Amino acid sequence: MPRTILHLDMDAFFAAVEQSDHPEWRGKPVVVGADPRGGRGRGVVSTCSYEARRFGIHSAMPISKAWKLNPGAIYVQPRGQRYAEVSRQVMEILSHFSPDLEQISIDEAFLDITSTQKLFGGAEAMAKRIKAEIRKETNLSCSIGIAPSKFVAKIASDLRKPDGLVLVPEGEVERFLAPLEIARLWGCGPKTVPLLQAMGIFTIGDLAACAQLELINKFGQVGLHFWRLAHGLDERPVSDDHSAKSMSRESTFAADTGDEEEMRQTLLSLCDDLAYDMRRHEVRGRTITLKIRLADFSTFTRSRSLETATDTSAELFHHASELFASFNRKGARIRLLGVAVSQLQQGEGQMDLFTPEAARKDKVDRIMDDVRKKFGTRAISRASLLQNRRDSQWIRDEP
Ligand code: TTP
Ligand code: MG
Repeated sequence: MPRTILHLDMDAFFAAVEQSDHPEWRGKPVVVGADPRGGRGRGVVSTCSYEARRFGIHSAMPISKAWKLNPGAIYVQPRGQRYAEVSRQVMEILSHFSPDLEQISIDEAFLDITSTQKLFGGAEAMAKRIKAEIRKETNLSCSIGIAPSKFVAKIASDLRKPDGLVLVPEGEVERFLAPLEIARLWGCGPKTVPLLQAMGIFTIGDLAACAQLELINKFGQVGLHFWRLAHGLDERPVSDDHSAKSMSRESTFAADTGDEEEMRQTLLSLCDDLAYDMRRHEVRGRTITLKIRLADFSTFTRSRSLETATDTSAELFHHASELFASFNRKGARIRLLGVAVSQLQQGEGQMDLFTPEAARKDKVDRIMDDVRKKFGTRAISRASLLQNRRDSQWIRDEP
């Protein structure tokens, strides 16, 4: 049976929340991200309003470059908790339209509306109503794509941003995909694009016209995956399984560093904060990923998976440190460190409190949580961090 999948993505999310909370900023270029420090700031742009995008500013751009493009914009530091609150409001609204809801990031979600659309007068009428309710409740706009699969719905929501609504009916999928660039295919990154282009494949239509066998010969299973997507074939269900999601923390050093102790303390602080986030959300993670960005902006990740999921700072730090030690930076200075956990599991079910060591580590974390809840997240740090907090100032990229 054909499915109807809706994908929703908020427009310029963090910046739009700022403009909604500060009406005097509406219609103006607003940049959310690291402190620009008059053009000498480090760290990156989280996002910016569409007015700022006209100056060429975009997510992940160094904040110093954004400043060069428009020093007159309104620069704001992120307020993670406020965005999480608005995100919850949006997800709550969505949950009234179908029980099959899958949130995939702070500002986007899939909704399987196959069986519920008729209750709202069809998919388009439902989408308009969702947009109206979100605008009424949060004062924000969003873009929606509706299609028979997740892959196509996500592309559709992105096509007419901001405030877009794009419907791709069952019989139109291949025609809709054909003119789009291959870079829009999931898994088709900067390394794969040139390989496909060398085969004369530039659009999704070119790819769809290619023989399945040729793609398999060239790329193996991935080739088959591309061929299927190019024909709009994507059967993945909308599910609230958290295993595909991840949580992360990263931090850009105030000055590129080669100081082992500074790196170790930053890593510990990131693990502390990340583990705290995980416990607040009552999730544990099995895969730990370390992200390292060198001074020349080259970026590397190293991962490992554990037997049992964890949410303790000590365990995250242990593995992150080992991953860090195994990375050969060939003497290069480091610009940014990040730690992420994925393969998340909800609930406290698998807690390993049977060994005295595990119980002790867990207790330290929980005492720290209590203090943070009462006095704020910066109130407590492990003793080895205090030195760092006093001496060096480093910028934290939120959330
Ligand atoms: P996006 O949905 O990718 O971007 P956006 O909502 O700001 O803009 P668009 O209208 O194009 O959807 O990301 C959602 C939020 O996630 C964004 O508001 C800020 C945050 N974010 C970062 O902090 N860093 C990033 O590199 C990106 C891409 C997003
Ligand atoms: Mg968005």
